[in-house]
Amino acid sequence: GRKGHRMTWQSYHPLADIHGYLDYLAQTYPQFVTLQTIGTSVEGRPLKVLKISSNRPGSPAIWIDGGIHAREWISPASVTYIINELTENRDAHGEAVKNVDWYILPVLNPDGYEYSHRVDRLWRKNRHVNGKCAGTDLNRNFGYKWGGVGSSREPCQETFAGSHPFSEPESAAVSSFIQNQAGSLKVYLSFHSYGQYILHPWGYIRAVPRDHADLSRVGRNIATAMYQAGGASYTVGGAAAMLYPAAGASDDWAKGAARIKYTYTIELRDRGSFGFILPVQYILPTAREALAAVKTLASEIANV
Ligand code: ING
Ligand code: ZN
Repeated sequence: GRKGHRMTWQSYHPLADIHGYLDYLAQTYPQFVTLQTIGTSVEGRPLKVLKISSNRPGSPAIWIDGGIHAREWISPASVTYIINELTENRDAHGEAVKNVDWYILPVLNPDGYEYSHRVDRLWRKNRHVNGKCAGTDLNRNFGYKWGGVGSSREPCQETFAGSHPFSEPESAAVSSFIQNQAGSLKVYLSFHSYGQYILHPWGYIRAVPRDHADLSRVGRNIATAMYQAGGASYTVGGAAAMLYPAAGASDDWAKGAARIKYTYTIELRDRGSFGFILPVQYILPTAREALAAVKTLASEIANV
C-alpha cells in the first residue's frame, strides 16, 4: 500500500503484518530505529526486537514485551500502537520518551500467536511438542523460583512450566538479551490481558520485595495516567497477593535475577465481559491507556 505497511489499530493483525510494520519502521527511520532478531521460536519464526534510540550514550532503557500468551491479542495490538506513537508521532510525547532507549518485542510467542489466529483462538502457550501434548507456558518458564506454586509439571496443562528453566527458545532469547544490556535497563514491562491490573512482584509468593513502596507508588501513578488516557480503572498490587501465585513469570525473573528495579505485568482490558475476545472497537482506547503507562515509566526514570 501507499504507506509501506499494512498495520492499523482497527483490527487484530496476523504476525506477517506486525513484522512487516517493524521492517518498514527500521527502513524509514534508520537514524533512531533499528531492528534485531534476538532468537528464533520453536517453529522457526524470528523474535524481532525494535530499538528506538535516544542517540545519547548512557541513556536509561525500558524493555517492553507483548504476546507472551497467544490468545491475548490486545497485547501485541497495544504494543504496536506504542511503537507507532514513539516513532511516527515522536514529538507529541514530551522530552522524557526521547531520552530513553526503548527495546520492544511486540510478539514474544509468535508460533502461539499464529496458531491462535489460524486454529484455536483460545490457545495460550507456545507450540513446543512435549510427548502427547503441545505447548509450554512461557510465563512459567523463566528461571527465578522456577517450578514453584501455580505452575505445572504436566505438559497437557495450561500452566506447564517446561522441562527446566528457560527450556524454551523464546524465554531463553529474552533472558539472554536482557542480561546483555549491562545494567541500562531500568524498567521491565510485559503486557497481558485481561482484568485491568498493574501487577508487580512477587508472583511466586504472597510477599512483596523490599522496595515495594516504590513499585506501588509508581504503579499507582501508572493507574492514574491510564484512567485519564482511556477511562478504564486499573488495580495495583503484588501478583500473587492480588491474583494468584504463579512461579516462573517473566517479571519475577526480571526483578529477582536481572535486578531491574521497576518490573510490572499489566493486564489490559477488559474485566471479563469479553475477556480474551475483546472487540476491535476497544483496541484504540486500550492502546492509549498502554501508551500512558509507558510514558509514566519514562518520566520516572529519564534524566530530565
Ligand atoms: N495472567 C498472568 C499469568 O501468567 C501473572 C498473571 C503475571 C501471574 C505475573 C504472576 C506473575 O497467569 C495472564 N492473564 O496471563
Ligand atoms: Zn497472559
